[in-house]
Amino acid sequence: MIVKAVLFDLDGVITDTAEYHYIAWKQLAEQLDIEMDKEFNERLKGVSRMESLERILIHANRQNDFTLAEKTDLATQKNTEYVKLLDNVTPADVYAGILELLVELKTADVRAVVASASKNAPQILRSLELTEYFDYVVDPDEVEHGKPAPDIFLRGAEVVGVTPEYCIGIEDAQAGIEAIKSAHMFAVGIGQEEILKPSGADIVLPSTETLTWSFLQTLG
Ligand code: B16
Ligand code: MG
Repeated sequence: MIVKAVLFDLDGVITDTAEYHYIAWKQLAEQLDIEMDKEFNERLKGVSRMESLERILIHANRQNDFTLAEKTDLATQKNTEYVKLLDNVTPADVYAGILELLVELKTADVRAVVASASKNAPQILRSLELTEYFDYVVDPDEVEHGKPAPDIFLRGAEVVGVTPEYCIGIEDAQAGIEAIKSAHMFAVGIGQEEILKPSGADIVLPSTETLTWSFLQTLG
C-alpha cells in the first residue's frame, strides 16, 4: 500500500506506562477497599481515565456508591499520583525500533501522529524526547467518542491531511484495533495474535522491534 501517514498509539506501542497506571489505580483502589490485580489491569489498557475508574467500580460492584463529582475527584487523585510516577520516564524507555522508525518516516516525508487515549501524552513524549518527530498529537478531548470509536484516528488523519486508505494505525489494545478498523485504516497490532486478531488486526507483531519503514511499505 501507499503509506502517507502512520498513527501511533502511545502506551504499549511507543513506551510502556501501563505499570505506572497500575500502581496509581491500585493505590486508589486500596483506599476504597477494592482489590485489584494485574490481570484486571489488562482490561484498563487503552481505555480512558473515567472509563477505567468506572470499570474498577463495576468490578467491585460499587458503581452506584459515588456521585459524578466524587468520581471526578477520584480520577483526579489517581492522575496526580500517576503524573508523579511519570517523572521516572526517560528516553531509555522508548520501545525498540520506534525512534529509528520515526527518523525514517521523517526522511520519507510521511506524517507521524499520536492517537492516544492519554491526556498526558504530550508530557510523556517530552520525557521520551520524541515530541519533534510527530506532526500532530491528538488531544482525546478533541473528539466526541473514545476508542473503540474511530474518532481519534480519523481526527489525526484529518489534521495532517491524509485520507484513511493511506494510513496505518499501530495499537496494542483491542479497543484500539477496533477503532483503527472502524476508521478504515490498515491495523498493525503489537502483542498477542490470539487477542488482537479477533478485534480485526490486519497483522500482529510480537513487539515493535521489526517495525521498519521498509516493512510498513510491504503491507496491504
Ligand atoms: P490518562 P493509550 C491509555 O493510553 C492507557 O493505555 C490507559 O490505561 C489510560 O487509562 C488512558 O491512556 C488514559 O490515560 O489518564 O493519562 O489520560 O494506550 O491510548 O496510549
Ligand atoms: Mg495502548
